[in-house]
Amino acid sequence: MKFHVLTLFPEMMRCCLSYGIMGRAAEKGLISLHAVDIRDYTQDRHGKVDDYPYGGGAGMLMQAQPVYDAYLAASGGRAVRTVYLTPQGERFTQQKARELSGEEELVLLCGHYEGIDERVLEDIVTDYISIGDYVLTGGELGAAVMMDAIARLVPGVLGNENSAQEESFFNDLLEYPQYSRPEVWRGKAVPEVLLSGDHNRIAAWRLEQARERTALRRPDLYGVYQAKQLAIKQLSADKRNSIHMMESLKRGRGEIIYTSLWSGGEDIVLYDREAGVCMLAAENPEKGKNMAGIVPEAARLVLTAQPFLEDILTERGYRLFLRCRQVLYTQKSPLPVRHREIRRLSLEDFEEVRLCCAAGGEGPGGAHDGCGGQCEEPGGTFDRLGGPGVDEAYLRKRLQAGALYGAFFQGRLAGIAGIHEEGALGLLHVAQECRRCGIGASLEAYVINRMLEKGWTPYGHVEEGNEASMKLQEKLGLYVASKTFLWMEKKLANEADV
Ligand code: 9D3
Repeated sequence: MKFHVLTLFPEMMRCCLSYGIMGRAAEKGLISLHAVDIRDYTQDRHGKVDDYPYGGGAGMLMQAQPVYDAYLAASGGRAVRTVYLTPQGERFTQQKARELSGEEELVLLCGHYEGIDERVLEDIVTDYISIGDYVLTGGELGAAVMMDAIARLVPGVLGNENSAQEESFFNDLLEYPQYSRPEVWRGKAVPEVLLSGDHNRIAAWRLEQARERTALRRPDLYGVYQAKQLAIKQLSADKRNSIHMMESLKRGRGEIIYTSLWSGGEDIVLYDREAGVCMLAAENPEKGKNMAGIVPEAARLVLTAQPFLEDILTERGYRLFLRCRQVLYTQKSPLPVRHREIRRLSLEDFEEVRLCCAAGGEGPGGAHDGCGGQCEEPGGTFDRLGGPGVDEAYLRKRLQAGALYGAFFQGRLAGIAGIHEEGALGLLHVAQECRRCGIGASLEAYVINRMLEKGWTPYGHVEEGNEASMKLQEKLGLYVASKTFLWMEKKLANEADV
């Protein structure tokens, strides 16, 4: 991860990467800092970078020109994610840190004075971020906070044990109290249970402590935790038809933005903000009507197994693109993988992925989802890989996230499979000339095994009527859920109603 920090005080930034975990990560070359002095880029001969605001008002504004030129120097013309640190931004959270840790480089723009000329912000900023509701004197400490939180999520910066913990169940709660030697200090003994050696009792005690502490100190977090627990309990009653929501919650992605569970209802609206996917579970059509109104403006995809929501969501500007069945693998044991040459793909493999998807097909795509290499459909573009959301940018993102795997045959990429952003297994495609030899089955089994390693329950969606894929799912031992699932995508604002 390379951080480019645009600031008037570059010296202020250097301390951040010099100590402890950050220092070691920088030495290892896992992270690096490029502090750019905005003042170096002013065209004013006295080195001025600020001026009075048009329309009057207190204070000075940073001018557009030096900020823009500093940005060009830092980004080098690449399309780099650019964060403006500002009190007017969205709140920086662990979720945002996780999202940004997937980038290869980031530009962090630190404001000073009363702000920056809006015109340059419009042209370069992709994310507006505040680190909290208090007033600082500038963005530098915000940039430092962001770099620290993001860097520790970069693979290799922390040990493995720590990174696994990232998605644990305790995530929604504050940590439990901890004790070290001596056993008695100033007359205070370590809680007896911790010396018992009984790991179940210790785990139960710690959970209880974490709960109590959260309820007391962070009632806001505790509400989120309770809603999640309640939802998981409800969804467990029909696991096969709810695994998409359960997994989203368990993997720490989905947020419950509405539920009637508190009052005895069964409605749950879950939103995966990063993926822009909204999942709805509704009790009946009456309630469904209200629930559809809760779907966030920014949700590009909606997933539901409630057929009555189709019309309601269509009215709200969504279009059905896939009717499918949900399949899930409930065993804990890994599946045998016949094909030997399968590995995780990276961004460097993009061109080959494109070639593989085009092979034998027409045009640049030629991909086909879920066929397991057992059908002859030529396909058209990448979006056959799993819906309208699947394009070049999406595939790049999945590659970068390490969520795409490839099977090789005689040194060439023969097929791919992966994990969608919201958590489903998919993106399965086998090059035309490599079909009918079980590569699809091996790829799917391989991805299932990787998901099991993370403690996930693998699940996916198979288009209704795709018998070949359904056969493959049965062969691999996946269960088929009873309900029909609807995937809907948001229509563009300028699209006419059809
Ligand atoms: C008079 C209006 N002020 C807004 C509350 C102007 C103003 C105050 C402080 C403009 C900039 C700043 C400096 N703060 C940051 O640059 C900043 C910040 C913050 O103040 N709080 C939380 N997060 C951040 S990130 C950048």
